[in-house]
Amino acid sequence: MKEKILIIGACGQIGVELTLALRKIYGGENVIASDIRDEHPLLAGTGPYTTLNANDADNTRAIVKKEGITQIYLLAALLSATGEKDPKLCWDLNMGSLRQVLDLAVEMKDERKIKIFWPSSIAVFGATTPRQNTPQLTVMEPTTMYGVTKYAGELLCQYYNRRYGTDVRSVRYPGLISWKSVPGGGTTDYAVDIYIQALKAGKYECFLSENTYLPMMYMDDAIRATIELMQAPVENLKTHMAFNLSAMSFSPKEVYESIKKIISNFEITYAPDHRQAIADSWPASIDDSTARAEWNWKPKFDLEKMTTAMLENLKK
Ligand code: AKB
Repeated sequence: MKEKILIIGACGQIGVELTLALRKIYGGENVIASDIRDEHPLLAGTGPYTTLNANDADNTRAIVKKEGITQIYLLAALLSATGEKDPKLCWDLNMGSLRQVLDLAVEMKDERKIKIFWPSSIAVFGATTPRQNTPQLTVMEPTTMYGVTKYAGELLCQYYNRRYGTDVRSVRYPGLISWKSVPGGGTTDYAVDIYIQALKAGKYECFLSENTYLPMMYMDDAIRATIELMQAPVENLKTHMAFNLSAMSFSPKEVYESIKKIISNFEITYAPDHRQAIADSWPASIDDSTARAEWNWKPKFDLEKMTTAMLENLKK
C-alpha cells in the first residue's frame, strides 16, 4: 500500500531530520510536514508544508481525510524544563494532541488503518527507578509534568492498542544530540550547546554538574530507530508501552574531554541550575534489550564517533 505520512511538530529537533529522512524513503510529496511555527528553512522545497496547531482536532482530521494519511508522527510537545515553567500547558499540549490523534485513528478505523508514532522519553522514570541499566519494566514515578505526560501517554497508547487495536508505536528517547536542528527546553540540551559553544566561543558554562551521567543518543541513530520501529512487522511487537532505547551514557566532563581531544584550548565551567534536580531523577543508563529482541535495534554511534561527526558538521 502506498504510504502517505503526516508529521505534526515537523520543525522541532526530531521533526526536521525525521521529515527529511522519511521524504527520502517515501518521496517528498508523500510526507506532509506541519507545525504551529513557520516552516524550518531546511524543509523548504523538499515537500508539502502546512501550518497546524497540534491541538486542533478539526484541522488535523481534515488533512488526514483529504490527503489519505496512513501514518501520523506526532512530535509536538513541551519538554522537561519548559514543562516545569507551564505545567498546565505541558499537560494540555502533550496529552490533548495524543488523545486527539488516537481518537482519529479509531474514528477512521473502518475506512483506513492509520499507524501512529508518538515519542516517549527517559523522563517517565523517577528517583525511585533503578538508575543503572534501567529495565524496560520497572518502577515509574516521574517528577516533572513532562514525565507525567509521557507516562500517562504510554498507558493511553497501550489502552488504545488493547481496546481498539490501534497500531501506535513509541520509544523512550534518551537525550538527543543533533546539528541540523537544535533542541528547545530540555534538560539534556547541554549536550548540543556544548558542541556549538566549543566552536563559537571556545568555552562553555554547563548547567549540569560535571559527573551527571545521562543516557544519550546521536540523532542519526534516533531517526533510524524511529523508522525501523515503524517498519517492523506488527506481529513481532509484543510490547505496547514505549521501548527503552539506548546508545551511550556520558557526563558533561566526559563530553568535554572528547571535544578537547579535537579543540585543545576548549574550556568548561559548571553552574548547575534547576535542571540539575531533573537530571538527578533520571536514569544514568538504560537496558534496551527488549527493543533489540523485538525489532533488532542496535545503535551505531558512541561518544567519540558522535563528537567527530558533530564538530565536522557544525563547522560546515
Ligand atoms: C529533555 O531533556 O526534556 C528531553 C528528553 C530526555 O526527553 N531531551
